[in-house]
Amino acid sequence: MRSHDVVVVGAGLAGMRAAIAAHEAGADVALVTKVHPVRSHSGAAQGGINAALGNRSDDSPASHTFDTVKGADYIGDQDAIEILCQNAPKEIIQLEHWGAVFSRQDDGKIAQRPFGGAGFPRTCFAADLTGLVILHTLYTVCVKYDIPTYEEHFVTELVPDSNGSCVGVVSYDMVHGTIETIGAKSVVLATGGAGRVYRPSTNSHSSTGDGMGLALAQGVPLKDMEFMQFHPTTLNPSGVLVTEGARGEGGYLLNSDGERFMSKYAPNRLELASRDVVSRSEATEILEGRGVNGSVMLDLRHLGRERIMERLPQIRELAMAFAGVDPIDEPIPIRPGAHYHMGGVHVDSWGASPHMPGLFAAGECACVSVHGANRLGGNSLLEAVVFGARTGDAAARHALESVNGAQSEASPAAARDYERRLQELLGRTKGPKQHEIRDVLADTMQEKVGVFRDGSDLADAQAVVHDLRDRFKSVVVDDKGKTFNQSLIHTIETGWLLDLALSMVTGAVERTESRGAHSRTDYPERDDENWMKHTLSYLEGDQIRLDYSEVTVTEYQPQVRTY
Ligand code: MEZ
Repeated sequence: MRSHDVVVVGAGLAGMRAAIAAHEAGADVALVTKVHPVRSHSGAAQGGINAALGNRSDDSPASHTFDTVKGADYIGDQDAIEILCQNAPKEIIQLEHWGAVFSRQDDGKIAQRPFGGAGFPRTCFAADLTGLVILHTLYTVCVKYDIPTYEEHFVTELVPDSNGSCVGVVSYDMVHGTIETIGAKSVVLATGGAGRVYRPSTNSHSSTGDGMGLALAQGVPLKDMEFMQFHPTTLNPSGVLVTEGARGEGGYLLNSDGERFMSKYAPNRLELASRDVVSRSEATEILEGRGVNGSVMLDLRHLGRERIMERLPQIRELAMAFAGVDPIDEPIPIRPGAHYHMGGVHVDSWGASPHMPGLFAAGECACVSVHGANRLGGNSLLEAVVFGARTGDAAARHALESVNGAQSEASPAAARDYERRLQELLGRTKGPKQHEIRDVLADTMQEKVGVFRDGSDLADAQAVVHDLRDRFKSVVVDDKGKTFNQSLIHTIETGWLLDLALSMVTGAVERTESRGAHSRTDYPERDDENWMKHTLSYLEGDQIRLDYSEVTVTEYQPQVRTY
């Protein structure tokens, strides 16, 4: 049986950054990933990564901290947000030293563009391919360090020991068609978000919440799952992302009357208000009949060909390919679309789970929580590298400290046991197919758990999810083969998406207020007296049990939030 000090599940930005930190801390670390590292969804992040670099003397990590706390609608943990913002410049310089090619100002400094909810232009970027550039940079470091990488390995289960510590994973090797236990003293989950619980979504098809599902199945709670971010500019109908950088470069949002409608909703920041505010404004324009075929328009024409080609070349290509418009000549039809999960595996500011020793999580699959109820654009790549590094370091320390300790080991029997259960599933011939269940799930979430929600829609969604979970118990996998069984993989992913959806709607039903991305038309106000708290959800049988925990406030008391 193979084993390592640290096993990192997922090889996007958070996963690779964690593996690099664990390696540098002296641990034997391996990456286990269902796609090749440079195919990870982090590569789809376009517009940039935030840091108060010092390009402007009036910006500072403290100012970045305040913007993030306010953006989070005061439910982010302020001690963790301070860590995020203080460490940001150091991480950007580290990425730059590793070879990340950031766009530059004329004086040679790293260029920074304005982003939503930010008091200063502090989003560093590589044109509109920032995630891809950082992903490739980190991959070269992993190759340089010779970090073993189990590619096309799909982790199906965490392995606990008799004390409830995490001591490895069960993994399906798609190439060879085998199932094996990989032992570890620390396991880091870095599998990204669960955007595919919606349809459409900016997320790649691989963003199925695997890490969250794996943790939930072990009794580990998820935090703040009701907060799903809708990005204001996604193509209609495909859901493909159009970067916030387009508005950062000066793009306008127009309704069917040609009006820059954001002046009504956010008179100071206009198109660069926070994402929840802009998405609600667009949704209101569309609902009140001032949309254009279910969209509003993103107008970049005044930026001119040269700037579009230099700063937004990918956006131009995507708009031409998926919307049939060249933004140099025509506005792009866009609308809010599911983009990012503020919730995730409940961890502390070292990425450690307080509920399962040896289990860590980083990036979108974790909830530290630095994004609270609404993430600022450009803080996601930042969280992935800052908390990826901290988590990798902490996971290595945990593993190395346990070398002489009484830590038990994962048993190969874990894989055999999983294989037996899989045979039962594969032996089934009558029942619904996973895609039938997943389609209903994604459409229900889109319709009833969207930009605006209310108690009645949420209760409907909850009933549908319960029903789908019942149907899923007799799901049939058509492909009975061993190698590259995508049908089997999609079925396991669908099971996780159902668990996560239940956790999301249950949290949303109970949270009777509007805060950040959770906007309830039946409870339109923020309610700090009753709801200034994190939601923790535990899967117990067929139900989600909720609990709540304190929000850490250091400096910034909640204020009325306007842009
Ligand atoms: O942080 C993000 O979500 C991001 C950079 C997206 C974008 O609009 O480009």
